[in-house]
Amino acid sequence: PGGTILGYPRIGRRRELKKAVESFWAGRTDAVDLEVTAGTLRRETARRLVDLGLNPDDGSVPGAFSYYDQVLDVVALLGAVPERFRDLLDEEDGSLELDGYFTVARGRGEDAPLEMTKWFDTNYHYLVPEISETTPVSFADHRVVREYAEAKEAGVTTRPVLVGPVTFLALSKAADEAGDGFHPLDRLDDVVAAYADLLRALAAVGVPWVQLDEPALVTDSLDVPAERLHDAVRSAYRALATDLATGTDDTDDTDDTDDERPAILVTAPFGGLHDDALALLAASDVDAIAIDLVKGAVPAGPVPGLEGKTLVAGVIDGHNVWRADLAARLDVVGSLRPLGAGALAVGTSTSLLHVPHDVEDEVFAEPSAGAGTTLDPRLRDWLAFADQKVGEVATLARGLAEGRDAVADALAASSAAVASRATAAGVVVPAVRDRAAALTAADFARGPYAERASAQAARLNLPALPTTTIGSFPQTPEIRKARAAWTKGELPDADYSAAMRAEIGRVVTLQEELGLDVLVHGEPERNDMVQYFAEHLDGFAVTANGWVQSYGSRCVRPPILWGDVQRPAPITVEWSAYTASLTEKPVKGMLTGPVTILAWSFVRDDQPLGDTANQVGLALRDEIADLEAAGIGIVQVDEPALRELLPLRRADQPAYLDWSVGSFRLATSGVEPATQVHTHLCYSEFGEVIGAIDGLDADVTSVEAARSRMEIVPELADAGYSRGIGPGVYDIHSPRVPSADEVTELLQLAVKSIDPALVWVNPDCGLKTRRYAEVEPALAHLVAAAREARATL
Ligand code: THG
Ligand code: ZN
Repeated sequence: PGGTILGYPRIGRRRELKKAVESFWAGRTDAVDLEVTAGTLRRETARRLVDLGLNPDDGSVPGAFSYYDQVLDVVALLGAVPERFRDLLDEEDGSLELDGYFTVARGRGEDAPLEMTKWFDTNYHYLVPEISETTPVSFADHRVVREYAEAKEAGVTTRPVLVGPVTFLALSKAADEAGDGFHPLDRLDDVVAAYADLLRALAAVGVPWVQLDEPALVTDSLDVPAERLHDAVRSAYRALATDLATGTDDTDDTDDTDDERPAILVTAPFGGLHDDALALLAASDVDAIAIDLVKGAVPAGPVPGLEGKTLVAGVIDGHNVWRADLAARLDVVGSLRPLGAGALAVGTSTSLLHVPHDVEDEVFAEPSAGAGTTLDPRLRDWLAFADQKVGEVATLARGLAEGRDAVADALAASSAAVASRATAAGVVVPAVRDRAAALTAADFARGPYAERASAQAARLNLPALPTTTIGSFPQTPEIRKARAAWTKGELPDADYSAAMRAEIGRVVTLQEELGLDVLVHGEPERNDMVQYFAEHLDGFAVTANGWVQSYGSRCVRPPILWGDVQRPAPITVEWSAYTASLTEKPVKGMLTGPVTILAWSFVRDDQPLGDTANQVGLALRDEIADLEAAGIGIVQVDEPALRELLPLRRADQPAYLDWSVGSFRLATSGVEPATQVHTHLCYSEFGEVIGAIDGLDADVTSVEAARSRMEIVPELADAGYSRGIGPGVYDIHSPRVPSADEVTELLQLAVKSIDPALVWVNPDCGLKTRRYAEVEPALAHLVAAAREARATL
């Protein structure tokens, strides 16, 4: 194919899939209804991609649908579910019905779902497969074959897209029953045999191309040594590409299908390939290799083996929303010529899963023109969402095939758009630049902790093992309704504000009744912890329809950070000050940290991320100063995404940790010693950032810890952490209400490995996704357990 994309959003332009899936879960519709909606969506997507310029006949159009997650899809393909879900598999063929598929994703009673974790350096979460020596593995599910036939019938020859066998196993974890020393990659041969059966089945229905995604080959921070990964690649693609293509080595014990396969495209999104991995793939018999030329550099050539292969140049960014300078991108494609590939093609760097559908779905109007979410009209020309990126790929493919002159106008228009962004008002704000340039080391440091701790103790007068929450309280339907009406301009500002104040009043009363020591306002006014701040900071834009899948049916609308960041006015001060006026107890102000704001936004690509982080850090520093001036004695700055932005290559990690920790310190170090700074981190897997947690220099750090039974506490203590620590003692990820005894047990585990004088008692994370029916008894048990523990200390 001359031009292709590695994948496309599957949630639907109006989140049709989300709605269909959620109504299936609620029992309002059945599996047939869901399949009909999904089928319509898939056909519409295929046709749309053709309208936007992809070739309908040669496999340029990816078939990259998923009902929930592409890693779970491979679990279903193989029937490789954990023991606790084995009963869901069909007795005949080991396949998983749609209902069972969702059960593995979401759990059932005491059967926990597969764990969720971040997909490389994105805000997308995949489900972690659990594999052991005895996990069933076969070609169990024929959905991929059916979906190919469905598109073919609609006139489009698609290219089935799957997570590759090596990445699938490299991302899996050993199931509970696995023996010591077992690694899921030990099952490589079985998994590859099942993929081989799939490839035969695809060939049998005439599939020309299949895409296998192997992003594991761009990171060196998995728990698998590179050598093992490379051996796996060699072995897997010998079996899939060499053996199937030649048909010699086959011990055909499955059925009588021919030993043919589609042409194989292996992709390596999210970074540059390991040094040897390109050579390895080039030496294999796969037919095409897609490399990421947005995050990765142009490899040095020539590369032996490439001469018979197509090299897909991933020059259009699949993970950000900026329109590309097409002339410059075409130069990058051309710079691949010395590698000696048989053919060059143009592609996206990653799947377009990570960007919204269409810029044209946004409303463009001057900032002051009415309520609702409108985008600055200048952005229309600067942005490329998924559909625009498909157009960019098609233009570049044409330029590659027919020469620059054939697309001269489009190249010139794109270069002009990119150039206009560089000089537009608001992109560079001299006052912001001057302030950042004047920063010195002193702006990143607070005084000694011992001094701060005693000043804070004197001011706050808290008991041992103080209790608090992470910040958000349940978002009730009434709150959502009020916000929706206000956003649409149907509820006056004063009424909205009154509704939020009433909610804050209820939350304060509840916390006082429960006996919590440090109170929060509950964040009823926030739609999302990042979008809310983006809406109140200069330099950010927020979209009306820019939904991106986060996990399963859940979506987020990442803000677009396009210009220098400034805080035009205080953001949270009014809410926190109002809260403090309602109670004698200390009130904690709640902010989102600079790293998380960047991680969950689309960031500008014209300056180092660290510079952008410091601008956000300075805006937050101003907010914290205003909170302090309003008498708020505790401020929490959340950084749940600190781990997520960690570079995939170890060599790049120290520089990242340096600027990310620095921006947090810049935000938080302007306060008096008596003002207590908290932070909150979640998504476990703290290992690689444990030193950075200490580096944040917060007075109190709350962390997710309940599911891992306090594992993090001794790790932090070993890393020398010796300030306040609030390991979560209530797992808010499940509706289960922990008993006071369970909380006590976890608390006891915590105080065993760190000085009890440092320990805080709090849930694992915010409570906004829970219901009051669960939260009230759970917090009551938490307070009871803390009181009991105090008595025995
Ligand atoms: N905000 C943002 N990104 C995130 C989180 C967040 N990434 C990690 C984690 N938290 C993901 N978790 C969720 C949890 C719930 C939802 C989305 C991501 C969610 N979304 C609503 C939905 O899909 O119906 C839409 C929310 C809205 O109306 O804005 O429930 O907290 N940025
Ligand atoms: Zn959290």
